[in-house]
Amino acid sequence: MLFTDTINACAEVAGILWQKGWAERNGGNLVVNITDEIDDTMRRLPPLAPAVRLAVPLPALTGRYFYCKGTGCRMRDLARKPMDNGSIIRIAPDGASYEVIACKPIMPTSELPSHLAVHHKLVETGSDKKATLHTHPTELVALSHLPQYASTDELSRCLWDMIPETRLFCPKGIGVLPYAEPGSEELAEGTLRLIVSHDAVLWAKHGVFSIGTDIIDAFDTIDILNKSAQIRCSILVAGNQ
Ligand code: 2HA
Ligand code: ZN
Repeated sequence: MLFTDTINACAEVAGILWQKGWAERNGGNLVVNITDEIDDTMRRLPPLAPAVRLAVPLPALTGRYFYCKGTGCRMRDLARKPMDNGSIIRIAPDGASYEVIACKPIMPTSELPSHLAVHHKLVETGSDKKATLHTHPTELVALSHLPQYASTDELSRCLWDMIPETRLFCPKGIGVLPYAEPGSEELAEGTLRLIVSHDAVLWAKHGVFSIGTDIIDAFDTIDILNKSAQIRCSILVAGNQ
């Protein structure tokens, strides 16, 4: 994929998330591995801000580049101006810190620990998946408040039973992670543990995290899972079990 296509796709998905009501205020974030898409001019760019240490070193990401939504930035603004509401970071040669190199000194999303932990695993395992996405899909979050859907098995089975697409496109189901503090290493560790064997991870009472070959692919997974959740909620509202 070309760098401009990747950025346009991020802007497109950000607009859809806002339209769907899944991205209130600065809710949600996205990170795309763009290492294969950038040219030598970009590689030579100096840092725009002091290097930031990573809580956990990520040696497999040494010298990799990522486009990240900016912390505190709105998806609806990123949809119109992706380089004013996100930035490009480079992981240092020792894999223990990162620098923002373009286009503005915008610091990356508060959920960077979860995104980078998953990207580390994807690179380590030679995966073709380049994008990670976190958003707040209303009905999936609603179901996570119900005790009967607090487990991975119960929730995945429920979602598969709603429409055939869910089993077809999300055969590994959705892993359910109990509530953890947003932006925490605990959330990152749990996400990493579950994403390797599921299509997406539900952060209970918060949102969903998914991976994809590109950001559209990562969005489609959450869109299908939430369609099932919408149908389940409609059934519950109609007074049926
Ligand atoms: O970036 O959604 O989980 C804002 C959030 C934190
Ligand atoms: Zn969130």
